[in-house]
Amino acid sequence: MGIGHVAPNPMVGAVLVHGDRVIGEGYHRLFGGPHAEVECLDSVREEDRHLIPDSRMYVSLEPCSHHGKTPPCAERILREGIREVHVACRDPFPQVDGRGIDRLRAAGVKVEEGTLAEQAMELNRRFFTCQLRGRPYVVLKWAESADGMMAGPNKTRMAISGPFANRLVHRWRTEEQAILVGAGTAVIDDPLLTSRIPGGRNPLRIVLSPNLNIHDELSMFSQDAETVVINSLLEDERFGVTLLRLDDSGDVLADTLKRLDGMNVQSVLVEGGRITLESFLDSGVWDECRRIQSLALRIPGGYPAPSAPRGTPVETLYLESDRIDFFRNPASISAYRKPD
Ligand code: AOF
Ligand code: ZN
Repeated sequence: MGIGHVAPNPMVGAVLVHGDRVIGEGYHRLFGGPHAEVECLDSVREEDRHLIPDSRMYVSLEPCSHHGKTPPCAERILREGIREVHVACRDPFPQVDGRGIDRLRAAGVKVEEGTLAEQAMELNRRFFTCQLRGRPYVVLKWAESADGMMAGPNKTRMAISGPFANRLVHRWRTEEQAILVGAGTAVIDDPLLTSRIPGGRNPLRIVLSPNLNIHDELSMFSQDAETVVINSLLEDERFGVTLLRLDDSGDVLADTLKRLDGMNVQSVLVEGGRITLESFLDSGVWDECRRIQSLALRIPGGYPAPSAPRGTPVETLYLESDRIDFFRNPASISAYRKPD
């Protein structure tokens, strides 16, 4: 439930169980806000509070041991007198990294690790990718016609997916911290890259343009959301947006992801165009690929879409006349398992 609201923090939930009855539950709702354990403990009703020391807590991430924006959850658990905690997985964040579990154990709390660990890894695949690989989680997305075209002749912009798939895409935009397109798409399609669903949070908009082949009247430069232009020439404020100049290691994608990691961007949705998408696919530095195919539309003489990654999709969804295939990079950190 915290997706889109807690990044670059992880999504964490906690449940407190007495006997076979849930007496408290909570989750980390907002970046900078109370952690899951605190929400959970604060949710216990007055008449149940005396049961807390006799209850078991289940939490999807190791309780923290550090003073960050909030006091350490491990200390709160100890103060409440809880003696049994089930942790799904360790928190690789360097300031925690096992210290929360150690702190609880040192105080005599029984801590069990690995409860629903795979599900917790899957839930926080973005957070784990940042912490363990030092780069944002990368989601590639495009829409193509039944005959594999992503635009009309001469790259002209065309509506390909239907209203249901479009709503889903706008939700995806709220789920990742940033959205990225290449300069060609920024100029030719002139997308706004905001999320047009009620209450939708806008991602940070990124144009990848090594040679600054853009102009100052792009829709992406609107005031609706923040925008940065990643390039190889200038570090500056211009067009009302921030230009970020890459360290020049010769590997634009790696340098881009490193720069985004330095800005605490936990995940990025790459929406085009073909050259940008293919450069991620070819480099192998991507985690998910979501291909929307219209089953109804053909575009003779159109501009071809990238080839989907090898292998079968982990999931396929049909929405009216669109089919959406979800691919996972086998090298990605996630522990995806088909739902039972
Ligand atoms: C928990 N429970 O619900 C979450 C945790 O700046 P802060 O204080 O919000 O701390 C952020 C770090 O705390 C984050 O990077 C991660 O290591 C951990 N998140 N820990 O015990 C929670 N969200
Ligand atoms: Zn905490």
